[in-house]
Amino acid sequence: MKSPIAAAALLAAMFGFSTAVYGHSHKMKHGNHGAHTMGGVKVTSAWARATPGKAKNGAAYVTIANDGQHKDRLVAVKGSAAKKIEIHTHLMEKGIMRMRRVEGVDVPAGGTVTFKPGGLHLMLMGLEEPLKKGGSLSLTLIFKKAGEVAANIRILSVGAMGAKGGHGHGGHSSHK
Ligand SMILES: [Cu+2]
Repeated sequence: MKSPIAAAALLAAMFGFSTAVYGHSHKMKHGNHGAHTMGGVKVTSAWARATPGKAKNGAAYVTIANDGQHKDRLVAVKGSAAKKIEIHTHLMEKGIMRMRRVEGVDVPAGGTVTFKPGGLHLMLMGLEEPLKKGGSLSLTLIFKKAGEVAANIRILSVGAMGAKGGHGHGGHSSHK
């Protein structure tokens, strides 16, 4: 049986239904976004050595933990602290420790990669200003799967070996 009241009820129902759909899709977007933010890798430690005098280059060190199900790979780093930022490692060549640029660093599922003096480091080439102890700088680490992950780098002393301290050896002053 058709009546104006039934038609109005139907319209109200349709209106109500479409409102519910909008509300639902909004919630879904939020849910997906929230689930997407991590992607498995996170920076658990991030520090740099203060630079002496007018050093053009500096080095930053991060610890990356991957608690996801899949391996990931650090492929690039960007930031405004230096003109160019590269991923470097140290290799022993004919008895001499040399720095080498690497294209990327794998972070295995369930694994941790620790950058440290004498090993992997983020090379800050052409510093905009000296790195001062007690200061900080921001870098963005770019992973193959997780995408961009921000890292707030704490600047420690010139010879710092990490949060636990220790002795320093050499620096990056000879790097060209
Ligand atoms: Cu280097």
